[in-house]
Formats: sequence, structure tokens, C-alpha cells
Amino acid sequence: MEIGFKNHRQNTAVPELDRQRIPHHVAIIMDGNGRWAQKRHLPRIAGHKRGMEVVKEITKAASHLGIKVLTLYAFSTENWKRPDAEVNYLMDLPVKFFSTFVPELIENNVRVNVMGYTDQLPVSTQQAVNDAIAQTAHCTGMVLNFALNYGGRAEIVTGVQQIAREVQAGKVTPDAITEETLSAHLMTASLAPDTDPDVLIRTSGEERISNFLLWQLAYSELVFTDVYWPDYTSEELVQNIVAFQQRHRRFGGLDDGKDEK
Ligand code: V07
Repeated sequence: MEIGFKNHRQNTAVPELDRQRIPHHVAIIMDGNGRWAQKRHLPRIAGHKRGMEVVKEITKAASHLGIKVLTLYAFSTENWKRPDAEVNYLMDLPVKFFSTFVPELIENNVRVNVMGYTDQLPVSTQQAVNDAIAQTAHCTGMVLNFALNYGGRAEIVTGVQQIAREVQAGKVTPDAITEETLSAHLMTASLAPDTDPDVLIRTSGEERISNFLLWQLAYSELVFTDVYWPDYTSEELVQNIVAFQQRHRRFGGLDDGKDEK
């Protein structure tokens, strides 16, 4: 085990980041924007605005760490239930985000991808997203993958519908359907070979999946932090990756049993 620097308060060793074992795919549920704002007697929108600036910082940090795919849960299919003013503001964030950040994405060789039911978004939002995808299409570094109007169960239903149509057309037999078949019909298929997150991070203290990447998270390590998303930093990201590196992934199997209790 890599023992790094000593903790200043106590003389206990704290583990350091292993740069040889950076997770390929990191997914984040960016929670706590509303609570961050409430605590400061600010409107919820102020939390979202600050949260968008944090997205920019974390994107750059993740790219510098050598992460291959950063998936961010920006808007769920349930978020339409929020007040109209808040939904309208949220729908304008991708526009704001890209109007200021595309040059930096290109400088950092970051390619934008979006997954979700984007056809239901305002046309101006779709336009901003499509422009950013087009303008970064040549970038070969990290993929910044936004989940926008995304829901995990709906994604699986859509994938199953596509497969059923292929069966109906006589292109596949039911027995030939495997886990790989469904994987290939999910919205993460274009991220292959990194379709499944190695680690899911959720901020703001809630310990739930909330209909995010249900299929893809089957073997992911789950890391929860109490920090509200607008207070999240690159140092916290490194800490959360260290926590991931301390875990012992077995993908359901057993290893040599040394760590079995
Ligand atoms: C949103 C800021 C981050 C905290 C979570 C909620 C508020 C960036 C985007 C975005 C999405 C797609 C895209 C480019 C940028 C975004 C929404 C909310 C809806 F292609 N931040 N952010 N989208 N928040």
C-alpha cells in the first residue's frame, strides 16, 4: 500500500493518490446546490450558477488527472417537477456554460458528449449542446459526458424497445440477447470500452443512486461526500479517488482470499 505524507494533526499516515491507478470513468451526482444557497439565504438559482463554475474547475482537474470519461448528472427526467423559474434557469445553463467554456475545452483537448432525452429540451438548449459537441468533435482527450434529461429506467426501457424491434424484424433471436446486447443499446454505448463508471461520487450527503446509470453502476465503487456541490474542489475529487483506490474491487468473484474475513 502507498503511504504518503503524514497527517499534520495526528501522526497517522494518510494514503496518497496512485497516479498509475486513476479510474478510467468517473461519474458524479452533483447534489446540494439548493441547500448550499439556502444556507446563505440566497435563491436556489445562485447555487446552480455557482455549481456550473465548479463543473468547469472539476472538468479541468479531471482532465489533468488523466480520467478518460467524466459523466456528470446535470438534469434528471424528474427535475421537470421543480418550479418553472428554476427549470427555465437550469435549461439556460448549458447555453451559458458553452458560451464561455468551449475555448478552454478545446485547449484541454476535451470532447463533449451528452446523453439523455435531449429532443424534449428547449431548442436553444439543444442548439448549445449540439454546437459544443460539433466544436469539440476533434478532441481526443477526456470525454465530458453530460447526463441531461436522463433517467436510468427510461434508458433501459428504450434499449429494450430497440432490441425488441430487431427481434421483430428477424435480425436477432431472443436466445442471442446477452448483457453485451443491452449494453450496446444504452446511451453509454459510444463510450466503449469505458461505458461503465469505475466510481460514482455523490455530493451533499445523500446515499442513493436516484435513477442514475442503473445498469452501468452494477460493479462501480460508490463514494459519498458531505460537501455540497458548489463547495466541491479538485482537492476533494483527489480525496474521493484515493477513497476509490483504497477499495478492493472483485466484480462479484473472489481473489486469493487474503482479505476475506
Ligand atoms: C447545471 C450546474 C451544476 C450543478 C448541477 C445543477 C445545475 C452544466 C451543465 C451543462 C449541461 C449540459 C451541457 C453543458 C453544460 C448544466 C444543467 C444544470 C441542466 F451540454 N451545469 N449544469 N446543465 N447545473
